[in-house]
Amino acid sequence: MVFRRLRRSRITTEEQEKLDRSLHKTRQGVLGRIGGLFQANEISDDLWDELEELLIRGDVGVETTLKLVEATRERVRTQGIKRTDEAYQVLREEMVRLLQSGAPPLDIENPDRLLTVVLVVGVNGSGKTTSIGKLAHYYRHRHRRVVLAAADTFRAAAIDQLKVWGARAGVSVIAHEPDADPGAVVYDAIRASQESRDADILFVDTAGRLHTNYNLMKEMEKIRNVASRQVHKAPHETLLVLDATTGQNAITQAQKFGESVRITGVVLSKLDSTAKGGVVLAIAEQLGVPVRFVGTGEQIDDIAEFDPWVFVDSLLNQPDTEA
Ligand SMILES: Nc1nc2c(ncn2[C@@H]2O[C@H](COP(=O)(O)OP(=O)(O)OP(=O)(O)O)[C@@H](O)[C@H]2O)c(=O)[nH]1
Ligand SMILES: [Mg+2]
Repeated sequence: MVFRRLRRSRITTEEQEKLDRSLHKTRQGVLGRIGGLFQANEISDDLWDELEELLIRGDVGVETTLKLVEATRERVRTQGIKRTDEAYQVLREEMVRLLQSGAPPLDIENPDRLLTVVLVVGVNGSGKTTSIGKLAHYYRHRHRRVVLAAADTFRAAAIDQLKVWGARAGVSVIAHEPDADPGAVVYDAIRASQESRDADILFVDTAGRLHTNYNLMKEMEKIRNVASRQVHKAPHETLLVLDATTGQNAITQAQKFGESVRITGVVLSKLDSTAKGGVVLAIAEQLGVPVRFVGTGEQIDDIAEFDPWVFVDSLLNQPDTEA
């Protein structure tokens, strides 16, 4: 069963293809079997039970799965739907509804604002620095002037890595020595963005030491204070980078982070390397935070803006046949 797209997506065809490709492993996993369930002749309790099982095994999470299946069943019942292909369509719409979650539009390109400050947070190894490199490239291609701040001063290698990504993306990186005060880095980066570099967007790379939650909280607070003193209402977005390969653990991580910082969006990295793509649904439903971007590989242009329709279309279309 291949569906037509119900709505024109606001992301480019190229991004749609990237998002679609990054779900290859997920489609090959348990979630790729959902389409097969709806090829049954009739809608039965077994169908719903099996759907629940596949969703739970596909990292959608118990709570989100139960809500999703319940909402789908209820609509199928009240609308008197008897055909499985129509029920499948309802499932698809309920998934999209869940993913849209009333989120406001992403607030990175705001023409009324001189400088947009975006904090990027997440645990070690989640993909922060890589995602910032990709985002710098992404927005440069949209003709924005971008600056990066190396506020993860915990490790010298972290600063160097950001510089490498900055060079690849062709944007300036403001850095201090290792162990410097991250607040001071942000202060300088904002000044540089406003003055000599005349930037539109500043991405701030941060350290992700979750084991010292208190220190993390203090550090984030300081960075936020420095930013908001210099730029009205900054940071304008705080993106949490979650590693899709950790599946349901990503939810726990996000909840812990949420205690220290107010997250406005998620960048889901490494979607290409996992069959656990169902976690996208759990993130939207359980955290109430929109997924804004997904990482689709290790190269600089391996990033796509997230779109619920494209995601659901890609997820629920037929499993890929291996070449
Ligand atoms: N396949 C794939 N790999 C990714 C993606 N994003 C990041 N990675 C890899 O994940 C690893 C960790 O990425 P980093 O960007 O260093 O993560 P980090 O959060 O900055 O890590 P720390 O600075 O140590 O806290 C690297 O090997 C990246 O190449 C993605 O979308 N797909
Ligand atoms: Mg890093």
